[in-house]
Amino acid sequence: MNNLFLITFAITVLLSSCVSEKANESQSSENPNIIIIYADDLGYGDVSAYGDGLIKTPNIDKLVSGGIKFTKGYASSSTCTPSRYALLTGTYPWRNKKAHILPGSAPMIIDTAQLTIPRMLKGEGYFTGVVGKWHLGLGSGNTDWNKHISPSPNEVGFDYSYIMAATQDRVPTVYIKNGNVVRLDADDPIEISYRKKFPNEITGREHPELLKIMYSNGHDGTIVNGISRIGHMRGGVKAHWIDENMSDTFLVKAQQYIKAHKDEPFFLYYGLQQPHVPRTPHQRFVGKSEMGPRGDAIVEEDWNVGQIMKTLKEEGLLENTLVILSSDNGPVLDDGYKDDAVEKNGNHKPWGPFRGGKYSLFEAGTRLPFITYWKGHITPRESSAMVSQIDILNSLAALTGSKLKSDDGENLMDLFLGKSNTGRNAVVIEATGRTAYRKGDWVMIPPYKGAAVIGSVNIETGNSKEYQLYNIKDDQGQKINLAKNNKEKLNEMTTEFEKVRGVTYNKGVEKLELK
Ligand code: NG6
Ligand code: CA
Repeated sequence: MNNLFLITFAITVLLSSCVSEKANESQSSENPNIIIIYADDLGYGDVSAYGDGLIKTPNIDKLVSGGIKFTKGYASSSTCTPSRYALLTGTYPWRNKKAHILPGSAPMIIDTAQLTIPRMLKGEGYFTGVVGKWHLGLGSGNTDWNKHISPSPNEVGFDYSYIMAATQDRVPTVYIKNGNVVRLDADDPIEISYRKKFPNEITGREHPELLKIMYSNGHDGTIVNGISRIGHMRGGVKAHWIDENMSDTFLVKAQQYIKAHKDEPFFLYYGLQQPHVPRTPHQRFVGKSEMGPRGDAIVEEDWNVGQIMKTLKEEGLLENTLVILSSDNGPVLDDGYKDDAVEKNGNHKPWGPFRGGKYSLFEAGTRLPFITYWKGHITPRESSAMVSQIDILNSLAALTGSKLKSDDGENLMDLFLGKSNTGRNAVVIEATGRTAYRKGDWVMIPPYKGAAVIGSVNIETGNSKEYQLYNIKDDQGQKINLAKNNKEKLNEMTTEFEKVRGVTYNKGVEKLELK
């Protein structure tokens, strides 16, 4: 009798502890749909809610007012490929030698066994998709665009992909769906070269009279749709995208994806191509900004964001979808085409109150709009806590209950959901192969050789023969170099930077020596 009682008691305790563990589990892990909206070259100050409001972005502003507006949100790099690599893998881009602006013919730089956000989420039962800009390489070298391309996003964790290979200004100018060029024509095979021009190929350099947008720097290769590109392409005419329709094409694919997967938890990485060059807003948006194609492309991009939110609402998914919006790198006006971006910019400050822009180690290169939005789950607020895009992987892992995590990322989910205001303490930022350290209110840029300004884009690189140390709380425009006045802080920063970065240097010597 006694024994039976004990056994029954033991079973009851065991069962109830299982039940309560389960209950805890479902409390601590959630599987909302997750959408990362990732703009291309959109600056901190380009979003009205962040900047001067001279370009109207009402739809992104709505995410800001209904979500968390991070004012210290960072991309990992001031150019595209490294930032995208870091976002998707949670790993610093300078750990991968190949993570630099890639040509359209480059092989995939994410290892097919590597941890990525979509791979992690697949493990938690998500359907995963990417629509839009990729720029992380495809294939494993000498890609034959007329065959199935592998690895593509589908080999690094995505169940579905509808992408452009690299950038809008680089060949191949075709869409690629699940590793296959869309509208491929066997009678007109595609050939791509970044080394040599093909015989009879019509280039911008030789036929500027055929161009609807004149190039200003580079971009004098193959002409497609009256726009000359970086690189050379032959064949595949039926597969060519129409630049002015690109925004709508990606939007429709993203909407179809959402609708098709609304009954399962889904992840969507939506890589918008605006306002990267060539800026080709659809006719509906031409003249909408008074700033020429760059401003119009941002208005178009903002509209896309609104359409995605509208789709979520119509499908009844708004309260079940976490949206994260950011940009891959800072802004640039003339990035290789004469499209009036400089002439019509007026008083607008795409870089916000910060110094630098795309390609720069200064703040505007990597400090970008960064918004989290989840209707009914986030109390709107502005947060000055520091967040980096490399933290998104670990944060989403924590949210969904995955045990996987990257070494460089942090779990900032509580911050993303407004349950905490603690961000990361320090971060390394990268710009065209150089790195700098950001900690608390301080930024330390080690000495680098090379031009202080990239003339063609008119952006300060951050290069100096001297150490630079800025207190960006008191001096957000990075005008006052405190390296000589605050040696203690400089030493603290350089010592920590050296440790994280794995860099050695001789004090007083200009060039950093990489291990
Ligand atoms: C640069 C291009 C620029 C842009 C950039 C990549 C020239 C002169 N400049 O090399 O136009 O394509 O690469 O931008 O060719 S990113 O946002 O994808 O990093
Ligand atoms: Ca970019």
